[in-house]
Amino acid sequence: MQTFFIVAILALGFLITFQIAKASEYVAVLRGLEKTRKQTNKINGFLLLVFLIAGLIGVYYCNEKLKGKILGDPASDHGVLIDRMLYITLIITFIVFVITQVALFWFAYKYQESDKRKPYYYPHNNKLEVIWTVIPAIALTVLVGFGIFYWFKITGEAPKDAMQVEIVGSQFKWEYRYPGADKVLGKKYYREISDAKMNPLGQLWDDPANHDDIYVAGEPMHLVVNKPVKLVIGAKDVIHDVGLPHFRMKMDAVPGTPTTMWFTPTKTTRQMKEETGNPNFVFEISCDQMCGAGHTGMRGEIIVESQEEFDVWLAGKTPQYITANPPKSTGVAADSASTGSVQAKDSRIAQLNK
Ligand SMILES: [Cu+2]
Repeated sequence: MQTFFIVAILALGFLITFQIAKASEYVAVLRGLEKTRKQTNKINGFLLLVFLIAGLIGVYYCNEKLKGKILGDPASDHGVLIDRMLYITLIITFIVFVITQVALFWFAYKYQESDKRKPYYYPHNNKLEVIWTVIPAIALTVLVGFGIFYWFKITGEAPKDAMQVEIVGSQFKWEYRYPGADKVLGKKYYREISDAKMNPLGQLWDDPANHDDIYVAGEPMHLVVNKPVKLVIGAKDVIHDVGLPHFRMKMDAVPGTPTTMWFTPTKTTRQMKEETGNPNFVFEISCDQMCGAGHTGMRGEIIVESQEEFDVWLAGKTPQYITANPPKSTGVAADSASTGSVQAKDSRIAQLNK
């Protein structure tokens, strides 16, 4: 029924428009074409002015209405640079936008056809051409220059004291790996990936660097405030993208080709909860690459906390090596497996590394 009404209304609208067009055609013939054309011209000129004013009011209104909905202050050092660049670009383009739009519509209105003046034929002016080519070229060079400078800073070598975290995307989840005490992520091979063998990332157990690596999934990634972090990014199936809107960072996750990016979180989750007044605030990881039907649900979370809190959290984890290769011998190792204490785990890692 609803569809019928919509079709009927559309048909009616079409009919009315058609009839009006036809009627105005007859009127034009009756009145004389010249006069009608001039009248239409006047109406168009006036409408252009209306469009300019309504458009500028619309721009102001949208800005006022939506400015509270943006993400707020960035929560990383690189985020400050990105935001600065964005605002400089917005200011420059806004000034250019207003000047060109006002000039465009005002000229169309002001210099519409008139019996009082004749058009002046002015085909070319080299000086003008140079001016409106050189000024935008300089402006764009400055903007792009800033962009390249920041890009190299963000994608460049991470500081030596940076912690490393691996993040791996697959349809449709994120998994993480921490390098453990040796601060080295062990080697991987994709054929080793096996949920049945408790090796979800395909770690090579022959590599001792893998023995203390901590695998984390199904819970937020943890990071330390004011400590640089280098993300080593990978994917298991298709291209995903690690999007960190609050830190203003993003990088593709490509199967077979690890990518990296580094930044320093400058605010803890607790601080953000206070600042935003939102007790449920979380730093979000969004997959920013269309990766399949479950793409929109591919969401991860990050908790930024103090070094002490982070250490307590990490100490509660068992290296995946131990989960995948439970000690076979009875005795001390087996006992400690049942108690699950941190020291016991450490001693087992030490044993395994021997
Ligand atoms: Cu994805």
